[in-house]
Amino acid sequence: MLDKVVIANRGEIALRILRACATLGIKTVAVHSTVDRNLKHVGMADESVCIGPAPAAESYLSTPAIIAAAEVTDAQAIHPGYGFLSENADFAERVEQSGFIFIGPTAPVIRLMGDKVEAIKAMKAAGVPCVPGSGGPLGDDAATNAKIAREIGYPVIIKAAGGGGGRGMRVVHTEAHLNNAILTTKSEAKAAFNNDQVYMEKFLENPRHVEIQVLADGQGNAIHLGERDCSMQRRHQKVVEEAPAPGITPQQRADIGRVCVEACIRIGYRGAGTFEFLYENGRFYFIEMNTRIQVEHPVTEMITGVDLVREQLLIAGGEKLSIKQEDIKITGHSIECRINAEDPDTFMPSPGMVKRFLAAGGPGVRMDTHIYDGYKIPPNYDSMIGKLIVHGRDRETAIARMRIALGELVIDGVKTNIPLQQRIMADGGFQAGGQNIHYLEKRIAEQREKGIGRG
Ligand code: MV4
Repeated sequence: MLDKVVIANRGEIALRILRACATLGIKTVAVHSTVDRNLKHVGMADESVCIGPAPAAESYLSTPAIIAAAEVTDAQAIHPGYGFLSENADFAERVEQSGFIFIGPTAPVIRLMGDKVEAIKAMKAAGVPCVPGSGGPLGDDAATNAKIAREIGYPVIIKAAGGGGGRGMRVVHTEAHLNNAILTTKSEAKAAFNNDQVYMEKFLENPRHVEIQVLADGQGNAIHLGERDCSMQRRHQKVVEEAPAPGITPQQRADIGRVCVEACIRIGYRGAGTFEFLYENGRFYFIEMNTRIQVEHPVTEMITGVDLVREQLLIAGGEKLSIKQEDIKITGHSIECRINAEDPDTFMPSPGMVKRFLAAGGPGVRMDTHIYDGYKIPPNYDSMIGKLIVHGRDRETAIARMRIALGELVIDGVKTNIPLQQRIMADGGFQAGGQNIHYLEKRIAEQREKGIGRG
């Protein structure tokens, strides 16, 4: 069992990790930037260390500062949360080389999943269904690439091996545009990721984003905890997530889940992880694996009763998975609305002082947030200030609870996307369920046109 953990993150996830440590009697070290000295979890942690100025590059992304904090506090392990250094294989490697436990997979596995070409190869070899594609990096011969595209069938998508999460991609509809798209994506990828490798996939036009949560102990045991639907997104930022995914049958869940579990064991996966799939016409297509705890992990916790961060800590402490696949029962439905300090219409960030915060409550309502009355949201980091999560016996109950909770939630002093979330919960298409990844952006565009018409 771990005795002391450095929480190498900020905001709601730092607080979430602190709470999980507390339930296990693990001491905590908060590391924070100068502007973050008043974060809620900093005051609650057993110890805190200021690791640098506001810019993340000089604090939350500083490997030496974080490792030094672990050394001076005599901590045993480092939890990276999400974002920042959470999927940085070099960081994980340096943490372990310095004698600390990285709470996550081993550095080689993070590195493998960070290279999307290699990740897809590994998953394909493990029997995970992938999007029809080049099956490897594209070479420089235009005729060969054109042949690959013709075999896949247009439209195709060119993706950077070093990309992911929506960065470094280009859709190609006809052969006339193929070579240029490859060259442009390559040069952009070189500049952005210092890796000009690109690959090709069939472009799926109207998929849903459905992802599978897994836990593995790195000792031969792995389980899946069902899926989440994260199709409600804008510009690759998820806005609403839910579990289970509407319309996925228990048989489909068991089948794709088993495949993911087998892949975890095959690649020696350790910790919490997520297999990202595109889901179209009843079929799953693997696109990427995330090797961190994700923002939307609570919806899985609500329908399974498993504390995923607690499991991460137990696994990092060397324990074998105590939960068996047959222990995982999905109960009811959960929805998460991300709460951002931003203009609900223009999406411009809105940092500043939270003058008044009144949380929502009641049966099946959970709010993960670090804000409090008088908390000043700095302009330096992500605008997400919390997550409102509900659970109900079915999807209709969950939506009803979310609508009431959003109405009850008060955040004064800064603009928030609560009005946008209210509109989504009231939307007929959302209520029907199972919308694709383009749905929200289409609704927002329509709304904007109406607004201009009125104005
Ligand atoms: C795709 C795709 C369609 N076909 N791949 C965007 C984020 C990155 N994780 C993968 N992405 C996509 N890959 C193929 N072969 C469409 C997207 C995509 C997307 C995926 C998930 C969630 C939102 C998205 C928004 C636009 C495009």
